[in-house]
Amino acid sequence: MPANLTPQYKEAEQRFRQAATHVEKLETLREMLALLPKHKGTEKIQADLRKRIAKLEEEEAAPRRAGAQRFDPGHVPREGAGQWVLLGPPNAGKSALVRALTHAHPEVAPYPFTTRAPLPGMMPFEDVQVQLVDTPPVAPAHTEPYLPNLAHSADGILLVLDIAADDLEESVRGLTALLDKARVWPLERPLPHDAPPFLLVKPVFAIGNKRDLDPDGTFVSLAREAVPGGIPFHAVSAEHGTGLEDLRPLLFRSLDRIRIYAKEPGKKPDLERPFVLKRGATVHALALAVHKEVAERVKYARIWGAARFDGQQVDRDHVLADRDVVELHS
Ligand SMILES: Nc1nc2c(ncn2[C@@H]2O[C@H](COP(=O)(O)OP(=O)(O)O)[C@@H](O)[C@H]2O)c(=O)[nH]1
Ligand SMILES: [Mg+2]
Repeated sequence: MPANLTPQYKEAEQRFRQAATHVEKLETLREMLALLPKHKGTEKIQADLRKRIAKLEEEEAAPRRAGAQRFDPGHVPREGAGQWVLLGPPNAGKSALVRALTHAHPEVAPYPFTTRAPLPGMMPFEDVQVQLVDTPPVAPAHTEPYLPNLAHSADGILLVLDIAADDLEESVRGLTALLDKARVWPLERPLPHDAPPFLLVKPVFAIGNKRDLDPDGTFVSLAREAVPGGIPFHAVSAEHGTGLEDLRPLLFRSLDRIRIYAKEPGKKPDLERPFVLKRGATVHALALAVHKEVAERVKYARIWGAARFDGQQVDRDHVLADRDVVELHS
């Protein structure tokens, strides 16, 4: 029995052949199925289309379940109070550090290239969460081409080094070259007046890992000297947990964010889930974070906080402080 395919169907099929992306393919296949005359002569084509659609739908759903990035490994959606990207040579202990500080479980192994895609984890700190992103190594032999993008969009960068490694200086050179490529300028390095344009200034720290292998501190001082100026150095042991308790507050505070507890008039504030805003945020910025409509209506606020007397009335341009409790009024 002939299939009697319509010109519209043939046109959709033509677009399917030219479809470049997963989404386009899925869309054109669905269109073809809708346009296909449904009779005995097209049964085989119907079954084939349904099978292809199911397969593409499955592929689309699978990586999302695993939390992986399907199209662009150079972009990890920011979550929580801010995002730190860990960069370092193979075996420095990047994965061990993410494991020790977050609930994520990247594979830790004594051989290189265990981590291929960026893997985010959330580090709890007081009443907020900070995102840490584990990455594949920066190595002379191979560096994933998406790493500069990842560094470019992060809020802060941790350069993870094995203080006991022979090639520490070479690793530092590789990492500084990557920062240059990403146009990242360490926050604590003075910016020259003739600095190249479009630099992104953000906190960059060096983490000297495996401090447990260095009882007399020799490796730590050598590593500290190898790190260029403007990049503060912190010695830790991811496996023994030493130095990590100082690292947690540092990672939150360096993001320069404030926590605000919103409160409805006559009700208790929600002290469990603060809004995290950039330092310098106003009452209006808080209202925007609550809801667009709230922001349109807000006229003033009452504030309970260290810097204010309780319930003090302020206008919508008032700059908030960390841990303020704020009641919005329209
Ligand atoms: N002694 C010691 N070994 C560590 C420490 N952190 C990681 N390692 C070991 O170093 C190797 C590489 O660690 P891993 O986290 O996979 O490194 P990555 O390649 O940078 O992700 C593993 O064998 C870890 O057990 C540490 O603080 N002290
Ligand atoms: Mg790793």
